[in-house]
Amino acid sequence: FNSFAWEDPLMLSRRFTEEETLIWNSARDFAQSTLQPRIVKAFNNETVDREILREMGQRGFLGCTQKDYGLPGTSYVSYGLINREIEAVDSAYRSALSVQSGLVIYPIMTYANKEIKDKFIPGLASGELVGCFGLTEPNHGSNPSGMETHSKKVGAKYILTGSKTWISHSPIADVFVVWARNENKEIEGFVLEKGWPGLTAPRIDGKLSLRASVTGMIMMDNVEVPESYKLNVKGLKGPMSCLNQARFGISWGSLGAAETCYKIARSYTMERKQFDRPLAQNQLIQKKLADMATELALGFSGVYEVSRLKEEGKLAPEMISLVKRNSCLKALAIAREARDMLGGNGIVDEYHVIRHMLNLETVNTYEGTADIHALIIGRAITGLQAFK
Ligand code: TGC
Ligand code: FAD
Repeated sequence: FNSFAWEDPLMLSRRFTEEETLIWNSARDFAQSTLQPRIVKAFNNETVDREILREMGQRGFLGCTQKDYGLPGTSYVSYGLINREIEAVDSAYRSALSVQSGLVIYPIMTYANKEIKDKFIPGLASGELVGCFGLTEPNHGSNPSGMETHSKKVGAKYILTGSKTWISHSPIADVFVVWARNENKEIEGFVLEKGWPGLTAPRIDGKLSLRASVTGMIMMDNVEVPESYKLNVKGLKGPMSCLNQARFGISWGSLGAAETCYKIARSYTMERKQFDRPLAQNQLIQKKLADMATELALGFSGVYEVSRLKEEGKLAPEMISLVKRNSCLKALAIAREARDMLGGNGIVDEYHVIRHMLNLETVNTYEGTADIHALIIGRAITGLQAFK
């Protein structure tokens, strides 16, 4: 028999190719040496360091599954492993990676004219430019198909009016991908640039979760958009195809955050003594660690399978809903349990678990709440639409 590896109980790492293992190690090294030392201060002070995007760009992480414009065209397992290691430090940093890669580079690469790609992709991939993605509106979160933001064609321009809210990075963004309804009520996408008349992006204050990421609104008051800045896609499938990318990254990343909480809970309970023995020598504590290890091992196996299906072109969007929902719910449960196992220290920033726990509340909500994903899966199981 093999001995049991508590960090990788089902030996999933043997499935990764040599290149995937190299990328995994490089992502872990980057996350631990560059991001980890900054995070407690960034979270506590609610600060975002734009430099982090440049550093991710230098490592080739931004838009890494793409092949054009010198991008490396990595496998989806590699991209997942990068998300895992970055979110092991903080969900806000994985958010930065997801938004830039899945929600900005992906739609521009997939749906924009060459002129727009040439103009924005190199800067977005290097992290010189920061992008954001505006779908959610004040009156339309889980149901984006109700959006009110609208466009009107006037000569060779489109005029955009409306507002988006809860938009990651909008206050610091140079490039805005936004979705609006045209005069025929069809949903279309546009690329906007910072500084255009009528475009503002105020910050949302008071977040007690994902504090190392800046979130804001996008206000559009008759913003004039040149024709070439319109994306070549119509309907909700435009933004939804981008969400498939970002939800995929979250399904790996949130488990990375949970893995950190599991490791901290394990080492803490092995060192901390109560009733003259390590906490970890108690049955209740061992059961909690066993539950965490089980959910992590099964969760990672699931996202691995979905990654390979994606690479083989055999993906159904509901598979992404399944793993996004499972990873987020399980990660949140693990973070809450770890928080409890650290007792009073569990609420202190230097032990990290409370920060992950707070962040995972957001991760469970954005990119479709757990219940919305349950309804997406339920619709596929029954053929019955529960949304409307
Ligand atoms: P429905 O009838 O299901 O679909 C309308 C059209 O869209 C297509 N479609 C998809 N295409 C590709 N991938 C998917 N996952 C797709 N889901 C739907 C569908 O095929 C159809 O196309 P067509 O050609 O037939 O017209 O639409 P619905 O109105 O019933 O709504 C479906 C619902 C509820 C599932 C959807 O609206 C939803 O997923 N809601 C959740 C909203 C959400 O996830 N918002 C995320 C905002 S972005 C964000 O949170 C970023 S956080 C970033 C960070 O910081 O990390
Ligand atoms: P609501 O839709 O109002 O939902 C509230 C509750 O009702 C939820 O529990 C939901 O599950 C439930 N619910 C809704 N409909 C049903 C139903 N039919 N049946 C049963 N229950 C239902 N959006 C972007 O476009 N771009 C971004 O970059 C972005 N970044 C974000 C960053 C942060 C920090 C946060 C918090 C959000 C971000 N979002 C972004 C928005 C996010 O996608 C939405 O918050 C999310 O989709 C939920 O929408 P809502 O907040 O309006 O909640």
